[in-house]
Amino acid sequence: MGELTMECVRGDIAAQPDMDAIVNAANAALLPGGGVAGAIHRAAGPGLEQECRRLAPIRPGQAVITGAHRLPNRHVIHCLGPVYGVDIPSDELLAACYRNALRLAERQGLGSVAFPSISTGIFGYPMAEAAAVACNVLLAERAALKAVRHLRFVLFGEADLQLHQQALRQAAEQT
Ligand code: AR6
Repeated sequence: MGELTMECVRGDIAAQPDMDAIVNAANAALLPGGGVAGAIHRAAGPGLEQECRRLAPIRPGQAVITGAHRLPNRHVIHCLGPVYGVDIPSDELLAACYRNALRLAERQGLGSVAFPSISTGIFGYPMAEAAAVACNVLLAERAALKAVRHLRFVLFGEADLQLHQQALRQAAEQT
């Protein structure tokens, strides 16, 4: 898409060594937990938890940035997604996560960012709806990007991958 590459891959968000930043689907306390947060903290080591303590708590929709410690990336951007139907309006809060993460990356001059599907695990957001929100907001931000040149969605399963590919195509057709 112009000078911005957007792609969807299957894999583990904690194993994306070619990306400047990876995004964490965090909890408010920025502590290790299950899912994405667990995988990121395990791979980054205890230094990440220590750095996170100074930044917590965060609110739904907010994003904060840390170093990546033992991960092969430069930074981790931590977002607190909405608990679906509880933190409302969930779609706006989810969009704010992606927008705020992207703006942080841009401000830091990062060229590439990998995102998991925020809120679609323990927080219960339906995958297809979340994929549409994510793709629409990332494409809407596109014009404001100078440093960021490469965005990647990293999905665990084949069905999740296909939903994101479809949402990305639809969002691209509408813009
Ligand atoms: N790489 C890529 N995707 C993953 C990975 C991984 N390593 N692990 C899970 N997914 P979740 P949330 C997918 O629950 O819904 C944590 O305990 C997963 O299949 O990690 O925002 C935190 O501490 C799902 O589609 O994030 C919070 O308390 C998506 O990533 C809470 O869960 C997000 O799943 C956050 O819940």
